[in-house]
Amino acid sequence: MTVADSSALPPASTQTVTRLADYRPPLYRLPSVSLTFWLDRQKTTVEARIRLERDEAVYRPGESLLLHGGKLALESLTLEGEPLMEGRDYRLVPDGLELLNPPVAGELVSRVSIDPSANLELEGLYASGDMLCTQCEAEGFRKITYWLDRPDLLSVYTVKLIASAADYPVLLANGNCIEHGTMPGGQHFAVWHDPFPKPAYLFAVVAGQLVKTADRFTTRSGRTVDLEIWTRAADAAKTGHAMMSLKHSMAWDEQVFGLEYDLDIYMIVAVGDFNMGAMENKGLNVFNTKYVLADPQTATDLDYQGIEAVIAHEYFHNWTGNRVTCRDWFQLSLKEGLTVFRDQQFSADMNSAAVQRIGNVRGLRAVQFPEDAGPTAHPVRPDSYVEINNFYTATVYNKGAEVVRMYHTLLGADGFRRGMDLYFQRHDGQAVTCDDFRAAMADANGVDLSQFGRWYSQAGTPVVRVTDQYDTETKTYTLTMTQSCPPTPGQPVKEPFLIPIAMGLLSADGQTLPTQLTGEATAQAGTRVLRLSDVRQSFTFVNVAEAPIPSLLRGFSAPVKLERAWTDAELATLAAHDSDAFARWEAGQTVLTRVLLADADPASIGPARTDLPETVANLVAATLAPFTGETVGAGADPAFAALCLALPGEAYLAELVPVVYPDRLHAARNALRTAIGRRYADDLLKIIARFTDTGPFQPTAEAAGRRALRNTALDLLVAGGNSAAIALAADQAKAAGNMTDRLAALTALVDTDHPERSAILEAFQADFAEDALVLDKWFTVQALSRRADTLAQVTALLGHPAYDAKNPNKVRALVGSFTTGNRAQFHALDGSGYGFLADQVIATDGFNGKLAARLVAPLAPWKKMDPARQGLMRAELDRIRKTPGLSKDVTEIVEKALAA
Ligand code: B3K
Ligand code: ZN
Repeated sequence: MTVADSSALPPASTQTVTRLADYRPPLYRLPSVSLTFWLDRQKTTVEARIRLERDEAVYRPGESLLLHGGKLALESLTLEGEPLMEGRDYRLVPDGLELLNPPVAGELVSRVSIDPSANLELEGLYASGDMLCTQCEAEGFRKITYWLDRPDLLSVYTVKLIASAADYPVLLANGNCIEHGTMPGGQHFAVWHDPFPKPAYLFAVVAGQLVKTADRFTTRSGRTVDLEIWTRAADAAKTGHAMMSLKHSMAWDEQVFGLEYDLDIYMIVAVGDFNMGAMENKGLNVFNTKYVLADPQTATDLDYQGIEAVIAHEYFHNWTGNRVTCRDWFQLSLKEGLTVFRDQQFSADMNSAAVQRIGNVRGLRAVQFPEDAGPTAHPVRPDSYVEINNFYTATVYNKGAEVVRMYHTLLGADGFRRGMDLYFQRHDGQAVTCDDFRAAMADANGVDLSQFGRWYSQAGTPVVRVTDQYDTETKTYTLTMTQSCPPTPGQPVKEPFLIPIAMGLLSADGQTLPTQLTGEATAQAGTRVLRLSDVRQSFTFVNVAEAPIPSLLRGFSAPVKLERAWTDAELATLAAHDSDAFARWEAGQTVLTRVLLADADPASIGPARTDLPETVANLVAATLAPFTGETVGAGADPAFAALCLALPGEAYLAELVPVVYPDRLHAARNALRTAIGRRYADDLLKIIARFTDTGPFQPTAEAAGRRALRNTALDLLVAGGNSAAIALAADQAKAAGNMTDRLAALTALVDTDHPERSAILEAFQADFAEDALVLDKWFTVQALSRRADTLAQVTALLGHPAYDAKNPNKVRALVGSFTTGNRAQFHALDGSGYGFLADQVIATDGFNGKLAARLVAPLAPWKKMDPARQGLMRAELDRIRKTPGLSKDVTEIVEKALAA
């Protein structure tokens, strides 16, 4: 960096940093608390009766006790019944309330008031429509009452809710309802008690005009659990799929992990204003409506799958997160990575395992790989943060799940189960660390997993390069692998990882070859797992009859980038014959990726391609063939075929090039879609005819797979300009009997100049004017349009009466979809996309820093862009950073981005 470049120096941060290395256990235990809420939309009063007990092993003489608190109006404070005096006994500080002479033990009673109606950050107690609800993870409980708000402080809660019976007929909190009744003046009350000690982040209350859909589940030990899904009355008919998913999850966790539910009641409440997907509060999950409500007319197959996965995820948290929780927020992946792994395994068992796995990997590559390569890269267990909410990331969740999956791969299903059993045996009721989890896995299996710990501490996506050699004389075959990991912020040098490489060998004609490593007595059939632990390591196979084709990283056995110079013929063989479905898909993706990257290469850019290279043509023909004959080929899976026809995403492609020209990647991808759509028009039309649903809608994986293939065919045909398909898309967008087909058609149609385009969009809006979740789709579909006027449309839609800038679902649907899903236009060379996003970030940050910090992410990787875009993106980041009063959430991200 030159002196003239000094404006690029990292900005001096004034932010308070929390570090893992500074961990200290809590000074006090708060074993029990009784809370009373006088609920009101504008002024809710909260009284907390807290039992304080000093931990003499931790406490240092003279220390004060900080009780966290934010945006609380303190009305009274007593200790053992004696009023405390400000200045003498306590002090109000920016982070809360400091008790200056905290007692050895005692009862502290505080009364505070809060204004839920003004809480637009949707953390703490807030209003959504006419209901009141809470969100406490990570640090929202401190916005409800003064508290030692940290996950390693477990307490037993008793909660009394008092409210107007007319406005809030339903009053819910964690645990069991032990008392309820009416009070004078139209008030009523309910008392809830949760017998399980829990951290404050799992606390929840909900009050409102809600109706319940009820069901029951009998656990394998014979206990009956009441299941209740609470919604607005108008939504009650859409809870069937969520309820079924819940029951499936409960049965699955018993079967696979031997884990039963522990309370007598399990409640889910659907809320329209929610910062994320859902929240696993003990016995009282709060969900974004998006992950609860579904019926065929309003929800797509993807929505059905999302509901099944999120319901399962939150349910599984009851053991992985609630019964065993995190010692501190650096350990977030202890519960999130593990629970994502569990929900992925569940979805794999409920649906097609291969299709699920491919979907998981696509998601990881599209979101986590870029994060790991960008300025906010962090380890699965970060070692510092300014705002913990910024670490609910794809790295903590999805790479964390890959890390858990690697234990499963290394130890096998039985070994993994032994590790889980030991983990619960050792830690039920405790707040622990990722090291405790790793120790349980290691000890239960008698193995050393110390090197594996690097997956938690080192950021970045490792690269594994593979070369190989076959010796015809000795019939030996040697695979040589080297691993490296690029530098990431604060981590210039990495130590080698323990990488499980699931693999097999194929003959030239696609037969499975047995594998026998040097020193092994016998050969193995099928997939085996190599353990790559050194920087460079060779594996020699003996008795290999012919030069084999290696099939590597089957099932995506590690979150790495694997490179080998496969020939086109080898890829074609793998795509056609590999015994592992993921590896078949991956070989096809490699074929497509090669073509796309060559077409987008700035050095060789020419006119957009019109015909297909033979490698792609062969791949597409082989994928379509089983579906175009007299009958569908035996074993052919439409869902898998749809994934094979989906071209690698632009975000993933961007990860594979040194400098990103988003327009070129987009143009290359479009041209290839168009070419496929033209060349295979007849076959694609046959597929549409074959898979046109006539019977009633079934939300099964099988039926969804047929719809997926049919709609993929439609998309390719429309891309190819096929007029019959465009007419069909218009009809389907108007009148399909289910939302999957209707939305797929609308998505294809909005890219076109079809004369009825606006009329169809308008009719769609009118049909669903009362349905917030469908309107989200309507905003998204327009934000994703490939037409050049999209940003203008999006900007106009910000003023649409159905748009609500305060509602996270709406903001994500319109702004988020444009900036993350419409890469070519977001990265328009005039900088208009960047300016638009910066404006939205600044406006949103004025009331919801959590949402704004999520929105800003697409501006962060400016360094990867071509020089013109770099400057434009940086300028917008700079503009955001200079905004007065910026939240610490956005400041942290923007400062990290600028420091890159
Ligand atoms: N644990 C919550 C996420 C809370 C996010 C706080 N910013 C949902 C989940 O992962 O299950
Ligand atoms: Zn979770």
